[in-house]
Amino acid sequence: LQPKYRSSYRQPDYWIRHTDLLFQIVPDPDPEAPAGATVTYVTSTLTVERNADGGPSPGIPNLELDGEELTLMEITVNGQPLPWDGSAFLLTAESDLLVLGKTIEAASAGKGDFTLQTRVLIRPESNFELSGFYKSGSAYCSQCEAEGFRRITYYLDRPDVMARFKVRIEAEKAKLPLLLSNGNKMATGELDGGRHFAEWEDPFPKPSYLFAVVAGDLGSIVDSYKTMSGRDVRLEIFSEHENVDKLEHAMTSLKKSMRWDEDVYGLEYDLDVYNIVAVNDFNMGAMENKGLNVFNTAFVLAKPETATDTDYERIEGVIAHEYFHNWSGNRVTCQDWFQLTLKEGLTVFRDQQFSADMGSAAVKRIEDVRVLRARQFAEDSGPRAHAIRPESYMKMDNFYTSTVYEKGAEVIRMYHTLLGAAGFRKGMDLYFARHDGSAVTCDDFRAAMADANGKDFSQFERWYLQAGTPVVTAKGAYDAAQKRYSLTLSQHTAGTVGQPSKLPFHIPVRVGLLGKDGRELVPSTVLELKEASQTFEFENVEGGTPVPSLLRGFSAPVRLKVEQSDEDLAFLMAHDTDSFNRWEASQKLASQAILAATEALAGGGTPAPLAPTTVDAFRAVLKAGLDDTGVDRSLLAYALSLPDELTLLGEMDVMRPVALHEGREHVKKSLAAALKPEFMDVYQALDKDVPYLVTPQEIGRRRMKNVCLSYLCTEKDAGAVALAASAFQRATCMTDSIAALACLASLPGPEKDEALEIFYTNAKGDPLVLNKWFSIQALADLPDTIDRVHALTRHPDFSMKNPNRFRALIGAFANSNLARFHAEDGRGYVLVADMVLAVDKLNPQVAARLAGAFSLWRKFENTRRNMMKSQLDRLMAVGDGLSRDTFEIVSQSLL
Ligand code: BAL
Ligand code: ZN
Repeated sequence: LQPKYRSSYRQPDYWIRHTDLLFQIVPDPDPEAPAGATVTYVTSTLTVERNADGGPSPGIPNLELDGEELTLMEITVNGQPLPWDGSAFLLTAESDLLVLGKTIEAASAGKGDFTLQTRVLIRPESNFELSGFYKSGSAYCSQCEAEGFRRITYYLDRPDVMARFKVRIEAEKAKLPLLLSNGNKMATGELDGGRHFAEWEDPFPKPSYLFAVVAGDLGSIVDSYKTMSGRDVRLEIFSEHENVDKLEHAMTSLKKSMRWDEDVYGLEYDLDVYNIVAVNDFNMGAMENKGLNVFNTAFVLAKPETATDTDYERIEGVIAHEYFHNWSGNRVTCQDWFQLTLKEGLTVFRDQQFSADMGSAAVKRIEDVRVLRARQFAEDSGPRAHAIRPESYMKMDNFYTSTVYEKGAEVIRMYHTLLGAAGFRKGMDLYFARHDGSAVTCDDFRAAMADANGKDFSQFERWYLQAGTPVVTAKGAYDAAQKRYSLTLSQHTAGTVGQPSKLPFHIPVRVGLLGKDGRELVPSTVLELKEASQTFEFENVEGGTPVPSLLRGFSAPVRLKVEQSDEDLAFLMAHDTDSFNRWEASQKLASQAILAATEALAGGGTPAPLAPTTVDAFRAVLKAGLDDTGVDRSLLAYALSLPDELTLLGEMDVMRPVALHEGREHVKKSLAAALKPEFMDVYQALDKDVPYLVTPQEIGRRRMKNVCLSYLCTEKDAGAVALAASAFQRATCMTDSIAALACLASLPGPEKDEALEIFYTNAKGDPLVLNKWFSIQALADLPDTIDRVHALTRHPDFSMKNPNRFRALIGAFANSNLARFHAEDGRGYVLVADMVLAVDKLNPQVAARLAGAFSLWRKFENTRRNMMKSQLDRLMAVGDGLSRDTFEIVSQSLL
């Protein structure tokens, strides 16, 4: 297994300028094949051109094409069949195809330009990796990013090779009436034997990873959009027929995204059609193929009875994300896969901005930071810590990480913070003006931002080079006589595997100073921390020692260390004008209480009672929830929500997940007990039987109500069971139904099983609803959760072939039920390792991701550390039987 290195990048020796593909989906000729089985022949005609300028090799070098699991049937150069005697081409063990230089030299009269045609056979029905061309339900679809195109045909499967694609698809008309590919439809027609064809042409040169093809019998909804220059674009979203009533929200989201990108970035859609197809079996969330997005159904389908508010929000965000890729990703793409964050960090940032504009900016920021802290900070603290632009990989699929995506978006956000909205827009305009139609690097983006604004971003490169989360320490001092406030900011980043020491980062720290009356004493300011330590002075600060509000809006992806008393935090919770930092104060107040309780419990002691300041601060949030004059209840709900266990675990020097769970439960119970009447008042006031609306107000109402319900169920008594059971029975939308079921599922008594039964029956086999049913049980806080999860792996609706279903049960258990996954007896570890091994045989991408659940093993206390390591050793011992994806994760975890 050879890693690839960023430093080894060279341009290819050949370009492919035109790619003509013929897909023929035909009955399997094998007489033993089951009735209805098919195979697919792919004929590819490539116009190949010698890279005269930049190709690294002299003369007429070999052309080496990527190929995986292809059966070569025919091969010609300039229309002449090549001999199969080994003199003209070779198929290596990995099935790479080598067309020898000699052949090319002769065919191209020494120039290196020629036409290569291959015909291969592929088997979509047995492609369970879901990479390349495969079958999902009754439909055929493709997934090519990162390296799936080589599973369709022999190709230079790398993002810097950009070709114009023409595609013809032929299939049986009755079974596969819909035939789609990228770009615009050029022709359709009938063929003999009940077959038909469609031809598609994409006028924009693109890399192979953006190719897509779909054949199926699907329903759709159609709409249209007039672009800012007045062109009409036909919009169509496809799904299985029974799901067509769940597509409207996705369509609305698409139109909003198209308008937003015009308004905010002046970017207009460029084809006549925009098609989206939803499929049930998909490794990722969605894929931005040019003009033909393929989506995981989980990010398209929604109606109030089947989707939660969070699902609605996520769908809007992912539809936008894939749409925004049309410019940030497709029109300007990546030179090589090390640059993935060039398109992903930028596009995540753009979708975050969009969602902030569609709803509440503060709520969106809180949601994004919650995810970053839980997932990305954990990644940064383990052996797989990598910079947003990694230096090496074995399997690119393993680098679709929270670091590349979410931290990548934070890095883009820092340009925005440092330059302001107008400066950032200037940088974006220059980036697109310079690079439209090309495959470029993160350095090109950084240069565009710098050049458009005359700003020095040279030190900023370290965000692309260095892994790890910087710790920023803040210390303030007030000189009453001089009315001067001095703020000293220091930074330190711990060493990571392969990078023992780090240089200082360029960190924007947004700061405000509040007076005792809550007034802003200075305008909110962005300080640029560039040294290991710097002191910043604020003059004319009146009114005594101010309370600093630091890292406003989470202006950089760092951990902030600052001494703050409970009183100061309660003050900030109540008075900070920065909504994000009001929430941040609530989280810090809660974290301090939880970590103290955890320490007491881990040492065999009893946690101290909650400080009255903390209780009062939470009481004030609840009181605000009763205010009907336009308060943002989502913000209040998040202020009441305790930090999640994964984030808290990252704050512990030695990870003790079970003690942490108990410490967190202790704080939650203490708050619930101290504020029971207040929680009940708010719950009852917000528990209204009104029509379901997906508005920020209504989402906020449901969110706050359900947070109160969860507190009211913390004491696992009969009252809690009755309350949750009643909430479940009365629920009229999925948001309320799942919130009540989540509470009930962790409570004692038969009610939970009755409710689960009802939920299952009401699902009527809807896969997305059943996923929720599996997850709720995997997340339950019950002594026998592990047994229940075991039993569910044998449930007829469980499947290892469907990534959503597998992750709903096993992924949820391993990544989000920490107390049960890390249970003392080690059974959680054994179950998850068993599942890694089982699913690795079908879908290595899914297996590798699950194996990551063990990667922080060194940070746990001894017993767990040893048990986790022994499961990693067990996986490693499989040797060659392990997929490359899983091998990479397991071997790096052991570093
Ligand atoms: N490019 C893979 C899916 C996404 O990030 O949009
Ligand atoms: Zn993306």
